[in-house]
Amino acid sequence: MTGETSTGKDPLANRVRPAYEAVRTRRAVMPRETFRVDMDDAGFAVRGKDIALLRRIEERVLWLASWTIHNANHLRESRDGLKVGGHQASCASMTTLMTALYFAALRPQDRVAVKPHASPVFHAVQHLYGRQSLDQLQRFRALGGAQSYPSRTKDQDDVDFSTGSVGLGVAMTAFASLTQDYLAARGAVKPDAMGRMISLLGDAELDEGNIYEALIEACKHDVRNTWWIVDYNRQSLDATTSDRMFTRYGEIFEAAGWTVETLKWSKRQREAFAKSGGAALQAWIESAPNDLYSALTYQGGAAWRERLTADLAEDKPALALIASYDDEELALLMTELGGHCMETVLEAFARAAEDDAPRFFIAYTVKGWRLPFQGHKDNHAGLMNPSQIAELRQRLGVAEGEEWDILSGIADNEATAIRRLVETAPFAGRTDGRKVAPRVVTPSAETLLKAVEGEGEQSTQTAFGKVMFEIAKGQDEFAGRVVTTSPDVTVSTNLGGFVNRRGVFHRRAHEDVFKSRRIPSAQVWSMAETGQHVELGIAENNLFIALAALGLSAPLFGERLFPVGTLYDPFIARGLDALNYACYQDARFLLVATPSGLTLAPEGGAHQSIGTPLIGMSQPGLDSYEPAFADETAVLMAHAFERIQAEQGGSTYLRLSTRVIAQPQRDDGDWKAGAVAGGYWLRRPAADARLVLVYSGAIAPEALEAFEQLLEDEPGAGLLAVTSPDVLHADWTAAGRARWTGGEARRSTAETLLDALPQAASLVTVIDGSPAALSWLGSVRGQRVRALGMESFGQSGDLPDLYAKYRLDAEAILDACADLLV
Ligand SMILES: Cc1ncc(C[n+]2csc(CCOP(=O)(O)OP(=O)(O)O)c2C)c(N)n1
Ligand SMILES: [Mg+2]
Repeated sequence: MTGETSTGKDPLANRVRPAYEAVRTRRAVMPRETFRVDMDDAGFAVRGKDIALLRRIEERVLWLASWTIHNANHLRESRDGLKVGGHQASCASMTTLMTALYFAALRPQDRVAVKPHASPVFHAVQHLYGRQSLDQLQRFRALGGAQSYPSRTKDQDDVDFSTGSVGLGVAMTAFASLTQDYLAARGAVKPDAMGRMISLLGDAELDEGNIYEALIEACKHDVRNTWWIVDYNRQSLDATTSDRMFTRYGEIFEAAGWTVETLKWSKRQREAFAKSGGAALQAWIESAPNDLYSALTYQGGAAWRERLTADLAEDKPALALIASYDDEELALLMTELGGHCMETVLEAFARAAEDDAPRFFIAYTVKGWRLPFQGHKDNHAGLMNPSQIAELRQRLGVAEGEEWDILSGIADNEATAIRRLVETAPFAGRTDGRKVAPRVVTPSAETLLKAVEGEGEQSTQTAFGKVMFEIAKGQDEFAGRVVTTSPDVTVSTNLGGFVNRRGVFHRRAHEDVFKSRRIPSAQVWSMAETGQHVELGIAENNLFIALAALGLSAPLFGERLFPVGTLYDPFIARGLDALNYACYQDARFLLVATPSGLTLAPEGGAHQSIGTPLIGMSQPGLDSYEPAFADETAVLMAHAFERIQAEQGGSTYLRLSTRVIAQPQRDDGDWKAGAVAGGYWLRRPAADARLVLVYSGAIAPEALEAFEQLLEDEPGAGLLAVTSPDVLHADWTAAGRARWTGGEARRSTAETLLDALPQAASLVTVIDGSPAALSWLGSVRGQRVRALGMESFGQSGDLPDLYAKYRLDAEAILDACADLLV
């Protein structure tokens, strides 16, 4: 609340329509007492008397959220002395917005990403709808109870989008809208079933850059049906923040084509400001520095009176107006901003419901609204003490001992009316929040193998492209449900063949001008609603959020998609949090990262990934593979597609390479199961073997070359192909755990493979990435290991030079063997 808006310099004054202006106009034609938002069937209706009920619901939502946190921190037994936590202030600032949304505006098909630390408000709302048990609330933040931050996979009530890492849930709603448009274009979501994808976010959350990356992408894709509602309390975690960005935010979103709704003033304020002397009060708020405004909000009525009386000493009408309020009323007038005014919020939602334009709401609020620490700069993690919560309970009319009864102390007729309002709210009609999509027949490994057969030397990246092209040629249902996406590396990751046949998706058709002008090009780039490729800008974060949304199409929209996303392997790191976010929600997709490693040679150290095998190993929900050969790639793709729809499935990450290498002659098909399980013997060791070579991925030729030489001295040596350090390792730890926790006694794949060796045999492992990905194999049976891989930044060069310099060549492998055999 700096002077910017009051100095007349507001560059948006004419463009961002202040909510109260619109409200004034509307009010002129509306009967005075009956608040009525009368809409066609796109909107919603709220009767005047329901406003009072909604306010009561809001109070009880505030209560239950506060009490849930209080219970977890003060009443539940603590066994470890740790503060349990929870954010009463952040909850309080959102209760009006969430009550208006969930009990009036939200329809069954709408989906919401709730500000992470407002999770108790969400659970309280769900409880009122009968969709969240008291037991869950009582175990908030305890094992098996309601989660600290809304979780699709862990919470028992119907969380639409997980949140936690701020900013990601916001972007998620835009990509969920894009997914909905993609399905709608295929008739898979009917026009009247299209939902709004809504994000409720904090103002400090707006500092996250990924929001603007998503905004740009949403603009390019003409995304609609998306609401981003900012709880604009001008406080972050650490302190109060400046209001200097206020007009700028509107400007940014307007520039991106969004409609901006600013809810600055409440009805109470608008009415008071219209009185004699009122304009001065409004101007005072407009020009007050935010820290002063917050401090007075915390201090309350007497402090407000003292300061305003001093600042407006020259203004008699203003002084008279101030004097007409008692302290409590004065404090309320100064602090009940637009985002705490039920009518203002409902009207803004109703206006927005009139069309499908993307909306950015700036709802002015007070952090900790109506709680003892409201406005205090340190209130983010603040908790009410027992006497403060008792005072709140009394103030809200909840009877002592009935704290968990959300309607405690409310007269029967009002309670009945509240129940009726809840039962008849549009959102009460949601019955299938978790949709189930019918199974789709996915291609078999044999089918996909045909795409890569009969070639001489090739790379795993080429094999991937061939398989995708084969799929693109197919007429089956599966082919129609594959959707590809890439952050501006579609062509260079070999998705081009697929896109040429299947087209680029866009709501607005656009022909490939180069093609229509007959200019030769290998790539057709025509856009239409029928296209099956979603082309993204370079921002890798968006790739992962897009995969999260496309990968949840089944539970969100009841339609299975098989999303395939490609990027350069090193740039996974750019979107790592978003990848984790996608996996945390159990989104299902195939991620193809190529090229990778030092093998990228001439591109240099900035493009050569090192740690990605470890990323793959450590990311839950994502199985990572690094095939060396084309046939392995095809088999693993078939496996990955089936995993997308398997109940206990997940997502798959293939780390591929552009290195063209000779392909193995296979005697039988036994290797296929091994490739999926994580490894197989390319050459089984003899019973008395002293040494084996273990390799992963594109470095296979060096391993083979070294192996041939090794055989001269060590004829019993073995050669182990590891297609997935990740799957092997996870299976090994799981099998071990099962044995000592009384589960199934079985030998893991890694143990079974290494059982072929005498205990005294040693291992040399090699991977074009962190050697830690394979070095653990030595612990499986307690064998000595020399682990080769990358541990320093690479640089430009050709393969012989780089492999020699970074000790990944055959000579280095033999040196390691010699070291073990000496
Ligand atoms: C990516 C990420 N960084 C940091 C945090 C820790 N964090 C949680 S809430 C918060 C501040 C939020 O302020 P705001 O968005 O304004 O929400 P408010 O509580 O004020 O409503 C921070 C820094 C987080 N959850 N995610
Ligand atoms: Mg804030």
